[in-house]
Amino acid sequence: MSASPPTQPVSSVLAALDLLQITIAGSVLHVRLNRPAKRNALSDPLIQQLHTAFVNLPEGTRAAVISGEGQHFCAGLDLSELVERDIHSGVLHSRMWHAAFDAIQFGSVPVVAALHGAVVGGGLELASACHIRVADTTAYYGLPEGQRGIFVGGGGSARIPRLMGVARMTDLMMTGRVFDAHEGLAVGLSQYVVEEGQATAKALALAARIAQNAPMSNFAVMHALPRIADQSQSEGLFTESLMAAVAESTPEAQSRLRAFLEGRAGKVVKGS
Ligand code: 1HE
Repeated sequence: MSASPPTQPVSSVLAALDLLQITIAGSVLHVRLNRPAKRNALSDPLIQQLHTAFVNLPEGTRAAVISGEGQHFCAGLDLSELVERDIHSGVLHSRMWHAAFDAIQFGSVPVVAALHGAVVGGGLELASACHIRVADTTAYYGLPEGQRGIFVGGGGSARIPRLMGVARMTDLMMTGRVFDAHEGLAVGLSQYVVEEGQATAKALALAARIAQNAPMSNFAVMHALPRIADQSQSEGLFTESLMAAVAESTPEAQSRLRAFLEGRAGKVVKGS
């Protein structure tokens, strides 16, 4: 097994984000939510810092991982900020979350979420904006908005049903039901479940592998797949043809295809 690449310094813009701890090793950026005393509750400054981080990725970043410091991934919206908000500022607040999470989902690199402990409310909305989710066995998922008298506002109503369906999201929001890590895997909230304490290592390993893909292939998966899912079949097939032609015509695709035909590229291997 090859050794992990050494951690390099990040730019001053990223280093100044005090609610995040950001490191880069090779071409993989690791963003840790860093408010463990408040269970990484998503305050306005934390949402703004996530936005800043994902629109200022260091040059050469090819994939990213988001994890949470402390015992939980994320306790969702910082409820202490919600108490006295009027309608207009409520809409703007939700739009601020949308901007930050769109910068993750529709940014320039794939993002893997490493989940443990509570992944609740806005924490699940954040996880659902990532492209792949890895949970350890301590992870659990809830949408306590119903109990708090509010609704999702961080994109959850658009993203979470695409992972587990409207009926399951309705159940979690209305009844306060909580899924454990294995239930989360079964319903599609995560793609992997690993032993306690192993989610970040697995997420970093996946991100390192993703980083080896041609950037245009990763871009197509991130940007075309969810849009095609929103389109009619006819429009989706047309979008697919355009995206396929763009990806195939890049020099990197051509050299990778040549490498396979000349026996210089790996085969598809069972169990990898
Ligand atoms: C918080 C928050 C928070 C913890 N906002 N301060 N989210 C929720 O409804 C989840 C609320 N939180 C919890 O259910 C629990 O805190 C946890 C299961 C996540 C963790 O439990 P535990 O026992 O490890 O921690 P704790 O003792 O409850 O909390 C430690 C501290 O974090 C405590 O503050 P302290 O000053 O008394 O030490 C808590 O008050 C604080 N804390 N969670 C503010 N969420 C865009 S719309 C999104 C809508 C939502 O996300 S609604 C869901 C909100």
